Amino acid sequence: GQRLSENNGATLATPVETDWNDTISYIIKNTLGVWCKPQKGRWELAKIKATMGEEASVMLSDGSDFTISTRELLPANTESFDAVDDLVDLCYLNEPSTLHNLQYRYNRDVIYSKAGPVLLAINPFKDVNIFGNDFIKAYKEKTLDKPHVYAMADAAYHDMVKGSGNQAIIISGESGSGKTETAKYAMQYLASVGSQNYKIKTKLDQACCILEAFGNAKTSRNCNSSRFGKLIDINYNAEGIISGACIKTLLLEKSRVSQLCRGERSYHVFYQICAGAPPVLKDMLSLKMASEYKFLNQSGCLKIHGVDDAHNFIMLVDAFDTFGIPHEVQENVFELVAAVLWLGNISFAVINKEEHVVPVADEACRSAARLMGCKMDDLTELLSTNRIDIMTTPLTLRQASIKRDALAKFIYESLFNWLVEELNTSLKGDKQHSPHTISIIDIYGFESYQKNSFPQLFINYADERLQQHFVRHLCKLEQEKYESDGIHWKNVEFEDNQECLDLFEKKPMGLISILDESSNSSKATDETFTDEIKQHLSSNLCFSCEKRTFRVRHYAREVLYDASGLLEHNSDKLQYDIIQLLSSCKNPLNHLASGVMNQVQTTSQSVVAKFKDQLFKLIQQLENSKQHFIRCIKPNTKQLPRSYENDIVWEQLKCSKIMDILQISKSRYPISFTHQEFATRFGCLLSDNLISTDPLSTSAAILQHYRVPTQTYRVGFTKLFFQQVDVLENLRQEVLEGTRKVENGIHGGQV
Ligand code: AOV
Ligand code: MG
Repeated sequence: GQRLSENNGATLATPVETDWNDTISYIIKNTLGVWCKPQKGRWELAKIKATMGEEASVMLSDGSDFTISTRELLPANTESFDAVDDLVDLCYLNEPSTLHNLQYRYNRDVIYSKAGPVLLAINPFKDVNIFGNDFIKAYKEKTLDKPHVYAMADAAYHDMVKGSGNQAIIISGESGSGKTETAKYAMQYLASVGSQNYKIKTKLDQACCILEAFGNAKTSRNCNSSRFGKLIDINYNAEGIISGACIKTLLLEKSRVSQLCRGERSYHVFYQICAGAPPVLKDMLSLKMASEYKFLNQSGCLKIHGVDDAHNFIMLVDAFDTFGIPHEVQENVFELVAAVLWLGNISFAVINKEEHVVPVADEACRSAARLMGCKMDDLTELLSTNRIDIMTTPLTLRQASIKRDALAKFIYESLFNWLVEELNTSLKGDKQHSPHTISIIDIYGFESYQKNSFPQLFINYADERLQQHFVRHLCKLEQEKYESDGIHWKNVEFEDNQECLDLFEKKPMGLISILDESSNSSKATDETFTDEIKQHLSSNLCFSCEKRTFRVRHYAREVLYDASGLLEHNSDKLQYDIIQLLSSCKNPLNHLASGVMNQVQTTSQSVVAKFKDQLFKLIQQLENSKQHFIRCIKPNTKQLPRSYENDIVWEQLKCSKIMDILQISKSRYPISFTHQEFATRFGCLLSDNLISTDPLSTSAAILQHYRVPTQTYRVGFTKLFFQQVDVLENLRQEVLEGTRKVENGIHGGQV
């Protein structure tokens, strides 16, 4: 309810492409404000007192004044522009004005703004009172029309209903910027606008709860970081009623199961089950506290401030119940979760001079075998030898530990994939009668740590791909609009990230190909891999290689990757004896998992190559939909409420090309009328004798008569495009109010 943007058509005419000195004179004449940086860092608002050549004497709001080069000043918008809903409407579009506008809104809990076609969402890191049924209703009934994820979801829904085909809501932004939360709100809206059926609505909610328990974890950027990508398709029938949904996922970061960085956590479900399992279940799983498990206690972080793991376990079981997953099956799921934890506690004892090892036959080994449903001897043998056909070779400590971890990771990954399938079976509706789909895409966001390894490489690659899609689309779409109406205009150039994508995708020698090939070669080592990339990629401007590390200049930031271990993570070959053991296990889900796995094993692609294929399929689906873009922004890196750091926001606006998109939206012609609309609306500015029956002639007469500068509009085959029409609108207002007379044949004034 705040009065936020009431500058309806403020009359400050934008000096089009004028000289900076003219702008300064204009600012002084109208006593307008300027932005300056008195010290390095903060932008401050000031008034120009006087200019002396290239210098200006300015006064800050606290009354202090100083002298500064006029080149270091930027024009400020008048207060009437504070908090405009769409940044494109700012008269002056520059760094401080943009940041000021967003901050002004943010301070008033207005977290959404438009940047031309893009919805910006600034993460509040606290509850802002703008969600829920009342707001959904208001957006549905259009009593609220401020920028909001609900408004965007509503637009997608109506586009679909009106017949413009499948829709996609694409949410991007760095890690911790709010993509997953935004996706949930979008889904919430779409579920309630297209359904009186509360069942599907609850199911969609609960699906998120399950996926987050198994696929989200605390990282140092985000306490609830998605470690998998997802695309949720919501299907609608011809009446616009939801008929079903389908979740597609992208590669889960499975290394997290066995390896954690300091201060991070593994997947939520592990802590939830340790904290929240009721005594009977605890007994059944021989469960201990989270602190007793090596997979969990290695990082020195077991709790998340403000998160109640025990309570979330109850919610998880609730969600399983909603999906009608029988209790025995839920038990099977928890058995495997616990089995993974126990596997991590298996230790080894050296048995001979060659340093071969066997698992210690302790509680960990016993529990893991029991929960997986296999004989302890079989597990012991699996973890102490490699068996190929009839050949068995004993393992060293390192080999045995790797094998143990591979088994744990594989069980967890299969469990995750199995769960997604289960959810999909239950969400699947009547496909035949579902001609339309709205997809919501929410993947992992760009991340960079002190040490970056395989997960960061594929996460940042995916982010890079999505970024290109974002930029290309928003530029192309704009161009096509004018082109199809026969208008010639100069393309606004902006940098895209093709060079960086080439680094990854180029054939035959891109990072992905080299990684893929090396992983499939028995001779490759970390060293040969590093040599290869150095040799083949050094000419790429986004790449530089050091000893055991390499740098990639991503669109967001430069990241230093550790080359060691990449091959191992990427090859991900599971030995045949693991598959065999799993297929013989009594836990019914193990069985299922190994079935899925057998198929996986038949393809020779490495992880990253498979990932690239998945990603391309996903982008393809987006290309075939009408797209709606949301960009999430984090206002600080500490995940704190009420903290808006200009530098951090600016970085994100700049690198995601929001500023270019704005510039394009602004320098182009955002306002359009058909010839007829224009003639009808502004015909009142002409005396009758100048009005023709042909709308285009009437329009031309208006433009000529009022000397509208030709660079501010374009005439297309069907439409007239304007940069702005404020002055014509004001004249029209005056004519309608009777304060201006339309004089015959003499123009009313220069525009
Ligand atoms: P992400 O999806 O963009 O990161 P999330 O959606 O998980 O980021 O948001 C991170 C945290 O910010 C959430 O856990 C909330 O605490 C807070 N948050 C985000 N949006 C809102 C909102 N609209 N209202 C209140 N709090 C919010 V990642 O998945 O790490 O890339 O891989
Ligand atoms: Mg997320």
